[in-house]
Amino acid sequence: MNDILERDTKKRSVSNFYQDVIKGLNSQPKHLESKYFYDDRGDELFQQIMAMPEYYLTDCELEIFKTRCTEMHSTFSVFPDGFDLIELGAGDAMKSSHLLSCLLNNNVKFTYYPIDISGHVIDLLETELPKKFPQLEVKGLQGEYFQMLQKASTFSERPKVLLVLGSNIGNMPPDDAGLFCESLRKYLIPGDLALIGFDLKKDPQTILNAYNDPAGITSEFNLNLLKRINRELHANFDVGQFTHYQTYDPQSGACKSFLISSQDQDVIIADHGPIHFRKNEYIFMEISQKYDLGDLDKFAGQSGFKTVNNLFDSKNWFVDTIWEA
Ligand code: AVI
Repeated sequence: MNDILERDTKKRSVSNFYQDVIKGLNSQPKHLESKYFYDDRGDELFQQIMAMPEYYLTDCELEIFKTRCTEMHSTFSVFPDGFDLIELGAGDAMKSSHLLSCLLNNNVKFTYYPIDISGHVIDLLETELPKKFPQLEVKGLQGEYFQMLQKASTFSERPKVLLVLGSNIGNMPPDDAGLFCESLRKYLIPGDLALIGFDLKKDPQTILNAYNDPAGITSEFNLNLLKRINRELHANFDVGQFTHYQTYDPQSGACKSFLISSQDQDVIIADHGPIHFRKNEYIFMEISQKYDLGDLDKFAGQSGFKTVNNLFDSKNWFVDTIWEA
């Protein structure tokens, strides 16, 4: 990216961030968007969350990718002339690397298109993956999921296999997740496949513990967004005056995080007049929705997919569902 374009993109993203924060904190109830958790420190804290013993999601999905790639491969063998493997939010591609390795070992013809919002992530994948897999065809796409999905479609007319891993879909309220599935379907043609990771309902205490760790890393992860707002939007949150509070409702499957104001206080964000927080008033920070298989079949049906296979970890805590368009 050239310097002027980079500065322009940065300016636009700061202004979106500012507008979203102001809108969220002037709403009733107050809320912030969890997509803003991931600045450099947020990325670091999320790595620590994934390594916590209580945060089972990563281990469960990794187990699926370590043990079930042969089944994925045989499902994808409906495309003998090859396909495009497109991963939305590829990150470090730790899980998908197991699939890449299995497909390459079986001489499957495919091109891997990792999509990520972070240019740094894409640069890293494009340099590191060919070292690990010299025969891999990889083309990274940096940007918003759907824009990049559109772009990927201009490169080839081969069938598509989409990967949406990590229960990222759980960070959308269920209605939005349904709309997201509908949008995915619109970028595919009949016969294309999507493999999507969903975290499942289970012992409520196990779920709550994953988001309410005694070491306080999840709390720090939430509070870090207030620090980011202070730094990037010139605000004056007294971060010590907010406490992380986590809930899980076994009926709806909604696991939600909040920051609670410990006292009556005013916060100034840049030139925006004071935003008042009442004592015990909350900011809704994030939803991590848990599902059962019935919910997933409903999503599939409503968005025009049919379920081809469900791959579970050995505890049946997480599923990578494979849908056909
Ligand atoms: C990224 N996402 C799937 C995580 C989750 O489980 O909802 C984010 C997270 N928030 C707190 N812990 C992990």
